[in-house]
Amino acid sequence: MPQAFSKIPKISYDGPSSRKDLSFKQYNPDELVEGKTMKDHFRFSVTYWHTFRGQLSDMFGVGTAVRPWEDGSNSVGMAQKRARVAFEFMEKLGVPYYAFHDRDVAPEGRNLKESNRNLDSVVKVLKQEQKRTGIKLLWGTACLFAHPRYVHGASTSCNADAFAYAAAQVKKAMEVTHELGGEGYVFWGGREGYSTLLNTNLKREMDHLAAFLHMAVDYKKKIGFKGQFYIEPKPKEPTKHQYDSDAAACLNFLREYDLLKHFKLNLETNHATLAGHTMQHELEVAIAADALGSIDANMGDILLGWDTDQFPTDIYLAAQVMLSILRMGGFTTGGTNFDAKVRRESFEPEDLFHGHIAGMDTFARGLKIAAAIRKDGRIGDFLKQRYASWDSGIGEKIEKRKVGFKELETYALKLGEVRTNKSGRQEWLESLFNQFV
Ligand code: XLS
Ligand code: NI
Ligand code: NI
Repeated sequence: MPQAFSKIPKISYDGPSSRKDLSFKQYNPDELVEGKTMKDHFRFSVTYWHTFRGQLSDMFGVGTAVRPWEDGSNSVGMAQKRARVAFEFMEKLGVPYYAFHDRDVAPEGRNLKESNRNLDSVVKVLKQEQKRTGIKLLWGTACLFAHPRYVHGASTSCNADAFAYAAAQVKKAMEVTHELGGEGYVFWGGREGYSTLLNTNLKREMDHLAAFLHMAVDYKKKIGFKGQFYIEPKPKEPTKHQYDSDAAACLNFLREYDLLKHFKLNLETNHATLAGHTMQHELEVAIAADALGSIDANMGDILLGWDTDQFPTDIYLAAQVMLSILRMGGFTTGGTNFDAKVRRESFEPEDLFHGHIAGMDTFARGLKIAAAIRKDGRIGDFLKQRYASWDSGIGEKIEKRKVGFKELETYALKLGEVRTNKSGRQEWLESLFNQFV
């Protein structure tokens, strides 16, 4: 048993007035909100790639992370030890889930066979640790963007060999996700996009992406994996244009290629903002299509135009997110996955705890605010009232498709003018929202 965090106590709920740094002020796992525990509302998850593989490097400098348990090697032995450290961390933090890419947990070998063997050696440890702690896998995925073989993309590469290699890699990643009892599997676009249309056959690449996903659906059935498949939209970075650019683009793609019944969306806050949307917009678009599965909780910086993947600390934003999620009825297979990394300046192991505590407390506040807004009912009532003209009369007839343009012309001629518009009351609503924050 490694003791990488011997100086850190088990993080527990200490209440809003506590002055103890390493404790939750808001997140109280067993507290009931709308009849469900906070633990079950969020299904918090730690991402392996940021928390255990992130070196805190940037374009201008090497990594600053101090991780005393690392021996500097990329060996299988180190990967196994790191896996135990990861579970020690998650146990102390008290999160029920984690998520990984195949290559986060085990090193790439000299060939696929060796890579698969490496993965098996680490999966053995992950399985033991899951059993020991009760912590579960929210979702698994494959890294199809780091290795030079994927320079032109994976399933959308101009090179069919890259497609084949990626398929083999996803096959294995699905198998280990299944073996670990993973509740889902994520497809994030990686390098599935383009840098210039001068060298890109867009239609052919999209067809290949769809073929790839159909093969994944077939294989899922074949191995009896019951977890949920997700697509994670992102508009750019690393490519100039990613095919899965936002929720609407993903839904359209899934519908066009007859994949919608097999996939839900995993929405990430910072990806929404990169796409020029709010997270709430993305959530509502997905919910409208009954396709919201899970979220990657983080946030960006309004002054920076890239995926900064910061821990979510914006209470207002968390309240908006939780309002949508409560209205949807909560997560089933999905959860709140912290696809977030501490800043380069926050290089000590303790900062990993502070980042997650900040995120969990922020979401807990957001949940309580959203529940209070729903209990108060005024915003909900306003919304209902705003659409009252559709509940009876001509509105009801339109919704039920009982009338067409001809009947509506007759109606409009009789109407004379539209005189029943009421104020949208945006400022009043925003002020009302603030009363709960
Ligand atoms: C990158 C994505 C990635 C996915 C998993 O921007 O957020 O981390 O969540 O492949
Ligand atoms: Ni993500
Ligand atoms: Ni991201």
